[in-house]
Amino acid sequence: MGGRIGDISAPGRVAAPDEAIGLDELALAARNHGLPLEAMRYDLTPAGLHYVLVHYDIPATDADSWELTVSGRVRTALTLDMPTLRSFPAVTRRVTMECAGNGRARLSPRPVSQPWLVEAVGTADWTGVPLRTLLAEAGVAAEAVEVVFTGADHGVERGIEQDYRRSLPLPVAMGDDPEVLVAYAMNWGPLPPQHGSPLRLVVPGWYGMAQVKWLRDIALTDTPFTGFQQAVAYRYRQGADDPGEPVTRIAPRALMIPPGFPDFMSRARVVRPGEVPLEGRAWSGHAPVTKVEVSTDGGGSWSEAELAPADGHRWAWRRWQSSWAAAPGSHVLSVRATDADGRTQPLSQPWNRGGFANNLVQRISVLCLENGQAFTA
Ligand SMILES: Nc1nc2c(c(=O)[nH]1)N[C@H]1C(S)=C(S)[C@@H](COP(=O)(O)O)O[C@H]1N2
Ligand SMILES: [Mo]
Repeated sequence: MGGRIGDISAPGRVAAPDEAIGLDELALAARNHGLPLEAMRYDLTPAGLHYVLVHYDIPATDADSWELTVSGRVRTALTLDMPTLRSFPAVTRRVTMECAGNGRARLSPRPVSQPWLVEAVGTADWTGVPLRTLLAEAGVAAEAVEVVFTGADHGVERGIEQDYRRSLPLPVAMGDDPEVLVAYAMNWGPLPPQHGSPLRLVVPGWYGMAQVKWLRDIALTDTPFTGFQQAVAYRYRQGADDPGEPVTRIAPRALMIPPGFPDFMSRARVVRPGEVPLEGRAWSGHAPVTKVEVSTDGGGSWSEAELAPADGHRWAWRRWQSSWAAAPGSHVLSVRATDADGRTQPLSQPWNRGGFANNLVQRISVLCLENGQAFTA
């Protein structure tokens, strides 16, 4: 963080084999917080516990004077204020959102960026106008192929000054499964500043980078968008010169609420002998989760957990539960999800240069104390 232009223009980097997390990664981690795993007890993540990821600064925005423009290859360009957006028929969708970089800090070698472990996830009820309602209102021109979404935040990334901007192919933007939303409410209240106040995109089933916050412009284009967040970032690459494939939908993942109580520094868990209830959540942006398995012997053997009904919320995580007969000693607990497409979670890391979609199974170290044994100061 020397402040030279050369430093802020540097390309993406992979850490040396034993390189510790640096102060710049710590600074990112302190700004962008994850979901405390015990908060998976709530079907709907309280807004303050939902993970947050902001590339630049949270911009100063004002709902009273906010205008969303719909421009480019349309019949009629639109300028919509908040009362007008609220006057369209509204829909609410329960959506589990996850950062594509979730799991990055567990990769070896580690791509240097926001160092998520497994906690970059949350589930909210998002209310707003279906994107296709607004596109129909503007009238999509025959030559349009993509829709580009621009946020009000501004920054520089690997030497390129930019507004945060991402696109969706027109069929995704116009689709009804999932239906993309232009959302103005989170959990039945206005969007908090960090989650995009007053307006954001919600793309159910897709990783977080698609869900543009502080949304100020929607532009239809007749060529594919090649901006930084589309063509440089968010691609599955093996090497710096590999063009890679775009990151889109969320890979399956199950997480467990760590049982018992934690050690402050290591966060290792302590439990007493006997039946220990295990529970957590599972999700996939490809197809519904059909199976969750738990291992209490470090991944040697697996047994199926009980999966709660989806309750009609196709794009939200599902609760699972199981039980473990804990015996004194050290244990490693793991959990993995499988979806209806047969996708599951790997036992060895799915490495790529950006550190995206690492859905390697979670491992929780647990120390089971003898009955009556306790830690004392
Ligand atoms: N305008 C804007 N939108 C954005 C971002 C951003 O930095 N700026 N970050 C994206 C990324 S990478 C993620 S993971 C999600 C995070 O959404 P949340 O903070 O509401 O959980 O927002 C996405 N939308
Ligand atoms: Mo993200």
